[in-house]
Formats: sequence, C-alpha cells, structure tokens
Amino acid sequence: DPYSSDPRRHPALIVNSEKPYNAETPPSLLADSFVTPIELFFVRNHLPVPQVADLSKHQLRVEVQNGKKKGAVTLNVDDLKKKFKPTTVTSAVQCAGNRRAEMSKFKKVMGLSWRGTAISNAKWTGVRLRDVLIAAGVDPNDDTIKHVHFEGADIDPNGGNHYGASIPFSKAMSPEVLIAYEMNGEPLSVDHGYPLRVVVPGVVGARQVKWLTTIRTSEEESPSHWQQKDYRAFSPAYNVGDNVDPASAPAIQEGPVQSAFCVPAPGSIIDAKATEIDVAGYAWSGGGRGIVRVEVSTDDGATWHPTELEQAPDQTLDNMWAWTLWRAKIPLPANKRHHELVCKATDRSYNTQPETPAGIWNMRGLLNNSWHRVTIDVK
Ligand code: MTE
Ligand code: MO
Repeated sequence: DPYSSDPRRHPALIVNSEKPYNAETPPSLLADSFVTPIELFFVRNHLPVPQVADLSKHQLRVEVQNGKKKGAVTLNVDDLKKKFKPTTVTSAVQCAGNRRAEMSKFKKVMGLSWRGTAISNAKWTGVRLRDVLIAAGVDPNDDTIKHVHFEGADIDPNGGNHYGASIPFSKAMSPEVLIAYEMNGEPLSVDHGYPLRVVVPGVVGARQVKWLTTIRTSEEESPSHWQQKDYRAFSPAYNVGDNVDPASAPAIQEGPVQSAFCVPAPGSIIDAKATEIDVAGYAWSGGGRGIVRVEVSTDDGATWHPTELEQAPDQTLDNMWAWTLWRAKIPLPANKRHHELVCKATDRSYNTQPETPAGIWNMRGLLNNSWHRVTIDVK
C-alpha cells in the first residue's frame, strides 16, 4: 500500500477521501482563528505522501536558462536558509475545487465533493523564489522565459509521474512568492510539503507545489497532467462526458472573489424568540485583490447587512494575500419557520460573486464562487 506511510491526521478534519488523503477543516473551527492551526489546515493530496526522511539529504534542483545558456544548481534546505534572506507572508491557500458540492447540486460535476472549507490561511516563512532564480543565473529581464515549473517528490504509483505545476515568469519574480520551509513558525508539516513547498500568494492551491524537488524556467507551461488537463474551468456549454479540448480554457492561476459562511452551520436550530443571529465566515480574492466588504442577506438578496472585517494588518488592499474573516449580528425577519442566509463579498476591483452557479457551471466543478447560502430552522 503506497499510502501506508502517510502521516497521522487530526480527527476533527472532515475527510473526503482517505487514499489519497483529502480533508477539509470543520467550518466552526475555521472562523475561530485568523491563522489556521497547522493540524487543522485543509489537506489536498493527489498522490501518496512522499518519504522525505532526512532533511539534510533533501535536494532542490534549480534548472535555469539565461538567453540560450542553460545551467543548474542544487541546494539543500540549509543552503537556502544560509544564502538567502528569510521572508514571511500570510497567505490563504484555496483549492480551485472548493465549494464543488454546491455546484454539483445545481448540476452534476466531476471531482472530489468539497464543501465550503477547502481553504485555510497560514503564515509562511521561506526565501523569495525571485532571489533563488537570480542567484541561479536568471536575468529578470529575460523575455525568453515565460513560465517557471515546479515538481514535487510525490509520485503516481501507477503512472510514475510526479505532481507538477507552473506559474507565469512575471508572477515567479514577484516578491511575495516563496520557497517556504515554515508555516506558522514551525517546520512545514508532512502533509503540507515538508521540507519545502512553493507558496504563490493570490493563486489557486494547485500551483503551490509541496515536497518541492525541482524548479525549472521554460518557454512553455508545465507538461504536468494537472497543468495541461485538469484545473481548467471549461465553458458551461460542455457537459460531463463531453470530449472537450483542454486548450479551450487556460490553466487556472488567480481565483475569483469568494466568500462563505462558517457560522451558523447549515441546519442549525434557533429559538423562535430570537431576533438576531451571529454570522461569521471567510472571504478572499485572487491576485492580491483585497476584500472591501462582505454583506449578508436574509431575503435572498433584496436587502443586505454589512459585516465587520478582520484583515492582515501588514497587507494593503492591493497586496492582500491573506483571507479576510468577517462577522456580524444580523436581524432576523419575524414569523418564519426557516431562514435562508446569503453572503457575498466584493473585492478591490469591485468584482463581486455571481448569484447562482448557472453562468459559471463547468464540468469539473471548479471555481464555484456563487453566493453562499445556509438554511437554519426555527423551533
Ligand atoms: N503539491 C504536490 N506535490 N502534490 C499535490 O497533490 N496538491 C495541490 C497543491 N500542491 C498537491 C501539491 C493542490 S490541488 C492544492 S489545493 C494544495 O496543494 C493544497 O495544499 P495543502 O494540502 O497544504 O492545503
Ligand atoms: Mo486543489
């Protein structure tokens, strides 16, 4: 069993699949802390967790081009720590498949049935990818380099391929992109990429390669299955089972504006005399676009209530890599047996969430950012 050496996990995690291990954070715990505790951080593994036993033996190979000249350097974790300046960035990781279950309820899609908490927020420490690329010989102005590839140590027991992904060169050279060795001040945990992972703030989880072994500059995107075939949101014109040309949709990088409730839990029961309810949740947008507001409605969007936002104190609306937590006490309409609460966020570009999945539906169930709804009962 290639999964027999997988690490132990926190029993509170909501498991979606055991082999490979995929689990999300219980919503009520997620909204409790701005920085998600390591053991409660959601886990998305496509393959068995690789064995990276000895830290001193883990090698990172950096293959670069400079014009037509090719070169490579090999660094271990100590080299990274000694040769480059450490940097810390608070950044949320969201799986592009977060909230797929709701999209599938609208109309069936393929993929793991994530509810609303395939997202977490951590304080990542490492070295800038930019510094490592430059030290390896990359000219920041080299316009023959278009993409930077990453490869993980995890390997498909059937096909023999490693997990891999790429990001555009311009993003790779941005100062927020890290080769991280710590999360929340501790060494990365095994599930989150020990000893090294790429952290690409503002971009979907799929590009933030864990158990990093190789970095490579290129004129092309990564040849990896997950870059070429998966993690593309196709047109709603294509249904499950259709033969769709992967080239008809680009590989997802930045995600759209998102928000969801963590509190109340769906199906909660409140007292008939209650006139208000506590609500809380998260919001995030891709590309570092800060959240400017989150609103909640109890009448399907006819009227809206503001919420209070908690944001990273060291980040601005134009560089907001961390998520936003939001909370409020919302007045409840009287004489109802059920309430349906709705939330939506607006980002720094004034993008907001679509009301339903109808226009964004795609066969893979990716990037569902429709208004999040939670129903509660009155007793
Ligand atoms: N990196 C490797 N090596 N293998 C993987 O399966 N999954 C990706 C990404 N990096 C993956 C990976 C996906 S799809 C997501 S959403 C994030 O890791 C999840 O990060 P987490 O498990 O630390 O929450
Ligand atoms: Mo993902």
